[in-house]
Amino acid sequence: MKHIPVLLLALCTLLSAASAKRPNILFILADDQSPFDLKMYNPDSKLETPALARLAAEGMVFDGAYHMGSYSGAVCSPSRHMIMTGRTVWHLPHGKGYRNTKKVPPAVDPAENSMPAIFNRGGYDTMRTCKNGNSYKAANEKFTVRHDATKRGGTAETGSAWHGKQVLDYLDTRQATSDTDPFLIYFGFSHPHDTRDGTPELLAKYGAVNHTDKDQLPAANPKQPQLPVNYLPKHPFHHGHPGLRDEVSVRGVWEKRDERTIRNELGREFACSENIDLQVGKVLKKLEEMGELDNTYIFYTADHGMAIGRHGLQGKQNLYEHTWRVPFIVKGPGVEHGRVRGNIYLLDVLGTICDLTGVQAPDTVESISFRPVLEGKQETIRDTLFGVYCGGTKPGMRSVRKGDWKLIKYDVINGTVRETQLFNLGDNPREYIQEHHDPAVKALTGISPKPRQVNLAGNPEHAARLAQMEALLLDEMRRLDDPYRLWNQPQDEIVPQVEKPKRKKKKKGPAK
Ligand SMILES: [Ca+2]
Ligand SMILES: [Ca+2]
Repeated sequence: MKHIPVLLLALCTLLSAASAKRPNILFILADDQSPFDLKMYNPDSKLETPALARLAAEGMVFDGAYHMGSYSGAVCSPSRHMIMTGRTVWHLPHGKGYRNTKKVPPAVDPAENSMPAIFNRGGYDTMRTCKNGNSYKAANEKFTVRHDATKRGGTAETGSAWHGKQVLDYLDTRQATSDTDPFLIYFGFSHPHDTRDGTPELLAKYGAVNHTDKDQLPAANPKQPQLPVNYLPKHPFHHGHPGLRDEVSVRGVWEKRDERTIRNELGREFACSENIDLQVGKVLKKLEEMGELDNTYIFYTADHGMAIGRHGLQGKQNLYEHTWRVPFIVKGPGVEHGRVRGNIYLLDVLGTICDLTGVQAPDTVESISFRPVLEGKQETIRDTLFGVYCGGTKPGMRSVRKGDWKLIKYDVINGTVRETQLFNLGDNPREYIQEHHDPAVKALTGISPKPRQVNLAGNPEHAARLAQMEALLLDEMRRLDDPYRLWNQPQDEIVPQVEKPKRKKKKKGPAK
């Protein structure tokens, strides 16, 4: 008889474990997607994404979600390292800056402190599908189930449906084996990154063609998306990265910025993005059928935004909001419904999912958990946001944002381009500059910006604000161990320690 209380205790423990089953994580990552493509960020967009719309309606949409930047033309790569490690841009494992901080014992393999390794240790089943390359290979290999391949075609086997199928197959297997361990699924896509070969049906829906003839323009088609509101035929000064692949050699665009080229390419981007939405929809439906949907935190985001004609740029190597920001939607148990500012970076995801699941985050993780934001207890987790593009000529571009105010600095092409932009994003959320006021541009976009919707850096009325933002930028560069300084900053830099990414011999300019 004296064993009964022990048995009862064991039974109670089992029952409470079953009722408090640890939540699952589904992390969905698009490759190259501007938040302004999506209706929840731009109601005028033609892009239809019903699965994401449902996620947004049942969860939280972040207006202030950013990637911290890049010191390589391949912006994907640092962004994905930040997601995997929860570390800031100058502290990533493949740069020597990783060792700059006291928190990283040299003996520890940095991949052991990456998302999959942390969750494996925490008792989670970890699964990944994503494109190959331009990411953190040693971390990717820690997922216990992994099906990576680059899929940018227009068929089920060669496109986004392939990534969807890997997740559906994995969930089928779990169901067949009655696997009840909590899971972390990293559900990455290879699209809408170029080459944007959509399925024939979706290309037709958005009036686009897979344009391959550099000597001809693609056909105009009224079904194509309109030009972006902040479209320009040319950026007013050099972006600082000569020969940059994304600005000169993306198939279908090359160096063209005319209306037909840009609208066709946006149609292709939308075709690829709607296909991603279809796959997301299938996985959400499957989770619902399995009874797991309500116990799963679902994150939808992209590794960075994208220009496609905005400000006369084509790629991801700039710090305007369309490219520095990312779409970010979260749904899950206890997550409030609605919109929030947040002021988060992608590198905060790791610390947050540890916080939500009770999995121990190692000291190397520099994330700030945004769980209080998800639970409606806080509007933001930080006041100041920092961005860098340092993949071309040095020191490159830097940005800082606080409240509505944003500063972007350009110090490129051996000191021959030194530019400052100051925006009040409350007044000028699309960052219109003087060129957007050109009658020829207004005739193309149908948008007439207000007189105050310009770069305010040269306006004496805002001199004090400019000085304040310049000081804030320097503070952030120092705080985050940025090894460079701009022309008008104190030259207290440390010697740049970030290793150059290895270049493949065959192509000019860094790739994807
Ligand atoms: Ca990318
Ligand atoms: Ca298992």
